[in-house]
Amino acid sequence: MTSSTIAAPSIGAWSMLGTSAAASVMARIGADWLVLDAQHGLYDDRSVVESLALLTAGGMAETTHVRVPHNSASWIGRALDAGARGVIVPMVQNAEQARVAADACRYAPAGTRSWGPMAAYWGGTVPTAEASNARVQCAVMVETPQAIADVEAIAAVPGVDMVFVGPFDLAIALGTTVEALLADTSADSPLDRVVAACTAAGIVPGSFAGSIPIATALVARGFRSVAVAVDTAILTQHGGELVQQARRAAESA
Ligand code: 3PY
Ligand code: MG
Repeated sequence: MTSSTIAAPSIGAWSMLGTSAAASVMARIGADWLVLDAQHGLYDDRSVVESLALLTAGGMAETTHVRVPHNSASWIGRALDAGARGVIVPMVQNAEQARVAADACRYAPAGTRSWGPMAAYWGGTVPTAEASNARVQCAVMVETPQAIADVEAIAAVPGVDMVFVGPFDLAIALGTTVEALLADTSADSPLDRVVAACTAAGIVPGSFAGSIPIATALVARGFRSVAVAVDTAILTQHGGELVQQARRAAESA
């Protein structure tokens, strides 16, 4: 009997809380990768560096990525210098912007990154420029109709390793809801177009999910890397559940 196997999707953790303690806790929940969110989360330059110093010393920076606040070569360079495996660049609108992000991740001649591997000071190894270029991961976020319209060219940019959907921004920009976006199976469905573009370019389609229903729907649509466990949501949901359970237990005691 022959069997075909599809690789299991890669499941991500996402930290908003902006401290090295939060990053350290989230790095230990068993996810395949962790994102420190400096766009909407509380991470700033200092807490990104402090978190990566701690994660590097603990051997966990290899799977840690930083969502930078915007498509900035200096932000990208500093996150990588501190030891991040890669970056997630929000609101990339077209192939030219994707090229700028990919170039910022790599040293010459492949790109424009400047040398300053700070991670060596907190226990990281210093790879050669060539080795660093080969291992860095550059994910670009598509989260507007303009980006979807150019997604084939974005996915084909050399050095773009993942196209990562922001379903919440994309739904807002399309004047719809995340649920409707996920339910859209029409011929010009934005989500299917992203998956097809990534498949054609030989790269991984990823997406933020933030919940099990959204993650399940995305994986069913072909997304291979989804961010599910967000520290702020975990605290709010599970903290709230624990309080309710304690109240019910106390009432029936
Ligand atoms: C989005 O869904 O727009 C995101 O950027 C998730 O953080
Ligand atoms: Mg977004």
